[in-house]
Amino acid sequence: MKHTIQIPNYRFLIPGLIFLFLSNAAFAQNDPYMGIIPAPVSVTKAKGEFKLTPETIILVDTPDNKAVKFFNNYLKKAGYVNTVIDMGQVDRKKYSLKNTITLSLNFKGEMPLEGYHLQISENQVILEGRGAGMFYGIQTLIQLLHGSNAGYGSIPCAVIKDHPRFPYRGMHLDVARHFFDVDFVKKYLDLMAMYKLNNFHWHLTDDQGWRIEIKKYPKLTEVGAMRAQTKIGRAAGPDSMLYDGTPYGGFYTQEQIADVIHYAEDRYINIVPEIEMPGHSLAAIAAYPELSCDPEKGYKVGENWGVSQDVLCPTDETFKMLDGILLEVMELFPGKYIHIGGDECPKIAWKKSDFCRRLISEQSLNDENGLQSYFVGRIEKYVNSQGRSIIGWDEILEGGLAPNATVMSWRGEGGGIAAAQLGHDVIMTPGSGGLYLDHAQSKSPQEPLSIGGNAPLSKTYAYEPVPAVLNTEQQKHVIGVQANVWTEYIATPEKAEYMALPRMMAVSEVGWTPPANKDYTNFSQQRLPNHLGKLDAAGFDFRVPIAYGAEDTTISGGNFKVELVSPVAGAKIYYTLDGYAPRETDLEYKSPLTLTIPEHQTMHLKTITITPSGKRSIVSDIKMEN
Ligand code: TNX
Repeated sequence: MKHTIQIPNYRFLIPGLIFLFLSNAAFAQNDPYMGIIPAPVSVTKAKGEFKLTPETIILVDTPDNKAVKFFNNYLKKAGYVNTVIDMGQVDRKKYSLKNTITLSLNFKGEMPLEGYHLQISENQVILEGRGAGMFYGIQTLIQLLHGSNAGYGSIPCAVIKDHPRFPYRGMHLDVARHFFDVDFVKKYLDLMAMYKLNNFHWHLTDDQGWRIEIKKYPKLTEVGAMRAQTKIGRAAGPDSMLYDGTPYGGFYTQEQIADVIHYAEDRYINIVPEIEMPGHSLAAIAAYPELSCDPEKGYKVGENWGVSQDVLCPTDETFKMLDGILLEVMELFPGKYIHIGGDECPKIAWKKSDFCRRLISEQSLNDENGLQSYFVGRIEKYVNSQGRSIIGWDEILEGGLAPNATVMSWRGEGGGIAAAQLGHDVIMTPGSGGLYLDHAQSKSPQEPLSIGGNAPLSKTYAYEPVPAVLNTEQQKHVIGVQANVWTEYIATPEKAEYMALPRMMAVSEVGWTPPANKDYTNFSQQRLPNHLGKLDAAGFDFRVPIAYGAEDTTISGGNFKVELVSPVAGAKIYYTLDGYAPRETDLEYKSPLTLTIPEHQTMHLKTITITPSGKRSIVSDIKMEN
C-alpha cells in the first residue's frame, strides 16, 4: 500500500524540482489573504504590483494623527528614506501621476468601527481608515512591506477591506507570579499591536506579589513586592517540598506605569489593570495584616502556587483601603474598565470569623457566597461612582452579579453564557477553549515545564467565542475574547514569548477574522511561517512548530511518500531514519522522501526544525510499520 502523508493541495501544482528553491514567501502568491495575520474581511487581488522605491512619496492628510506618526517612526527605524508630505500644504494634483502612498482619515462613505480600506494599484497605495482603523491599515501595510523581504520591493495589487469582528481583543499577562519589566511589557505591546489586539489585561497583584506602587499604602510594595523564595517545579508534584531559597521581587513605579500606558495608547491598546480581591490577596495581607479576618495569624508573601486560604475581610477598613488603592489606579489608568479579580476566594476564613457571621445577618445575606457578592457590589459602586466599570472573573456570578459588571468567563463558557443571558457584557477566555497560554503546546514530554493541559496552536485557532445557545440579542453581549498568560511556571521573558507565540497570532484571528475566512491549514502553513521567520530575525522567542507533515503518528504499510512543509521561513528540517533524535549533523530534508518498509519491520522518521537563529522544535516521530 502506498501512503502519502499530508500533501497540501497547492503543492501538487508545482513540479518537484522547482519547489525546492521556493521559499515560503513564494507561496504567499497562492494565499488568498496575502500573508496577512489576522486574515482580513475581504481581499480582492488584481494584476500587477506596486513598487516601493526610495522615491515613493508618502502623502498624509492628518500628519499629527497618532497612527500616521507611528508609520513615520516605523519607516525611519526600518531605514526607509521616503519623503512624507502634508497634503494640506501642497497641490495634490501635482502628485497624481507619481508613485505615492496616501494615508487619509478624511474619507467619504461608510466604514465600520476600527475599519480600513487599502487599495494597492501600480502607481498608488491609498489607505483610508476610521479611528484605530488607520492604525490597523498601517499594520497590514507593514506586513505587506515585510512580505517583500528587501524593505524596498513590490506589493501585489489588491483591494483590502477590513474591520474587526469583536471590539475587545485581549491578551493578559500575569506579572505577579513572576515579574516582567517595562521593556518586556513594551515588547509584548509591540506584538499585540502587530496583530491588531487592542486590550492588555495587566494582572498586577496576587498572592505571590504586589507589583504596582500605591503612594497612600507604601507597604504594598515595600513588603508585598518581595517574596522570600519561590517554589521549584510543580506545586503538587513529587518535588513539592523544594524551594529556591532566593528572594524574588519587583514592582512598577507609577511613573513607569504612566510610561507604559502612553506607549500602549500610541498603539491603540487600552490597558485593563487588575487588582485582585477578595481572594488572591496574600501579598497585600502580608503588608497590611489588618486586611484579613485574623490579623494576628502572621502572614508572608506567597512562595508556592495555588489558591491561598487567606483572603481580604469585608470590613469598613478594608473597603476604605481598597477605595484608596482603586482611586490611585483610576487616576493612572484612563480606560473604562478596572478588573477587580473576584476568582478563587475560599470561604474558610470568613466562616471562622464572628465579624463575617454578623455581617451576613445584618445584610440579610444567604451565606458566604452572598458575602462575596456584597464585597464585589460594594467595590463596583465605588468604581462606578468614579465613572468606571468593573470586570470580574466568572466567580462574581456566585451569590448574585453586581449590576453593571462585565464577566470574564474562564471556567469554560458557562459563566459567560449565564452573564450574557442576564444582559451583561462578557469576554470569553475559557481555559478549555485553548485560551490559557500557560498550558502546554503539545502532549510531548519534551515541552518545557508548564501548568499542564494541552492547548496546541490548532486548538486556540479553532476557538469560537460566541456560544450557539445564545440568541441574537444575547450574542451581542459577547464583546470579545482574550488569552491569558499566567506565569507560575514562566520565570523568564524568553519563556513568556515561547508560551505566547505563535498562539497569540491564533488569538488575533479568533478576535478579528470573520469565521467564514478562518482556515487553519492556510493560517499555519501559508501565512504563519513567514511571520515566524520575521520574528526569528527580530529576536523574539517562540515555540517552533513541528514541520507540517511530520507530526507524531503511527502508520502501517510498505511504501510511504513523506512531504513536509517548513513551519518557519528560512528554517531547516533535519531528519533521521535510524531511531536517534535528529540534530543539525543529520540529513537535511530537501525534497519529499520515498520510504520502503520490508514486511514485519518498523522504521521511525524523526525530524527537528532549526530556525536561522538556532531555535529548535521538539523532535517529532512518525512510526511506520509493515
Ligand atoms: C486559575 S484564571 C487562576 C489563576 C491561575 C491560573 C493558572 C483565574 C481567574 N485564576 O490564578 O494562575 O488558573 O492556569
